[in-house]
Amino acid sequence: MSPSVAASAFDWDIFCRVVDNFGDIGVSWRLAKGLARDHGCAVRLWVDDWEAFSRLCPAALNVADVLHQDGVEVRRWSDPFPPVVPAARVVEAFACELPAGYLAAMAARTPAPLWINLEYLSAENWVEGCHGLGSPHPRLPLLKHFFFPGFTARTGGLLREPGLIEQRIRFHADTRGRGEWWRHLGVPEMPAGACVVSLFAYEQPGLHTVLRCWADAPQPTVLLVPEGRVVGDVLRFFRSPEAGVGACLREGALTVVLLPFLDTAEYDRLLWACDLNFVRGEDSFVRAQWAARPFVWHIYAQDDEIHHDKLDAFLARYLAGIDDATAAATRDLWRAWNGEGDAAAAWPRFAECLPRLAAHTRRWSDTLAASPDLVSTLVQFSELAVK
Ligand code: TRH
Repeated sequence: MSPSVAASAFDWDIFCRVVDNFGDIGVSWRLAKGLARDHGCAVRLWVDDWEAFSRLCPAALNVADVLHQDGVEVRRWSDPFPPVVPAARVVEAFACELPAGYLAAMAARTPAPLWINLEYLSAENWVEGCHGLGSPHPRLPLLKHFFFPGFTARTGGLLREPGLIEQRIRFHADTRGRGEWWRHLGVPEMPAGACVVSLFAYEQPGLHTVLRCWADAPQPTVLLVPEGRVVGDVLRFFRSPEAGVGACLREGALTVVLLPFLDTAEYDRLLWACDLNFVRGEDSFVRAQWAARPFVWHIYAQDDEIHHDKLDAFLARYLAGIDDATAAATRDLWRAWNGEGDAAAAWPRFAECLPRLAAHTRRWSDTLAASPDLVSTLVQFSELAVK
């Protein structure tokens, strides 16, 4: 029997090409696990960068090409692509372009698989108008649907595992457990009254100024930095190029602890435990919102500076309903962190507003958490589309 007419053992095939960093695979892996675990689907995830995947899923280090983990079959996306039977539903993450042979096999099936392009997250208004639209393939009898994550009911929503918010609430309530967790992470006793901050960012020219503000401030700051691209900027500030994971660096009121790259559950806990989180890209940006603590987003820079519109669109939604001074201080710090403005001038005003921003962010997170999550929305979309 030819592979194109046999039935697939999989409900979903998800394709992920890692453009850079961890967001592409971070989102795809979460989606795959969510479909398998929470919706009982048979899921196969194809990823071209096994090393990037291994950072998020260390079990992949022990196998070459195929991993069965968390109910998902993960396969290395190699070239040439093997002749496999397409699943009934196919997700192309972030317009990664399916292999030509796989596309032809999709076109040969009756009915053709449901083909979905999972788009990048944006808070811009146009997203609502494009979510769910279809576009016919120029040659093959296939229709590609555009599925947009987002912040409103007319989008696909955000990735959020069932029970995540309850886990966070339990973590916040367990003061003793949290103390033990800090010790297990290798974080020394916090100075009384310290503002605890996590830092995950791209290379960051504004970092030096912010570190200086923290070092010179009357209140102590403890900064926790998992391994990543921003660490070089931190080490330059301390003139300690040799410092590595586990190092604890001090200057004035500032203590910096260099952490390893955490597993995804530990990274969530870090976000939950901090008073303020600096996050980046897409997936950590969403996780910070589930942490319900104030955060600063280092947005992924795009050609022609279009990311500034994306940043402003999110700020407009996030800051709606907050007082003008807090909104202005937050906007100024976020813009400075993204290369537009003076972080040294913005930080003190932002710090002053933190208690108000904390209460607001809690409400923002609660409101988002009341909406359906992205995996449920995608399943519902697929059920309606194949009827
Ligand atoms: O790594 P990112 O910058 O990823 C992406 C990609 O660059 C992609 O090409 C781009 O289009 C997209 O951003 C917008 O940031 P992101 O999305 O936050 O992904 C980081 C992942 O790493 C996220 O799943 C959280 C995880 N993480 C850990 O698991 N442990 C850690 O210690 C840290 C710091 C992060």
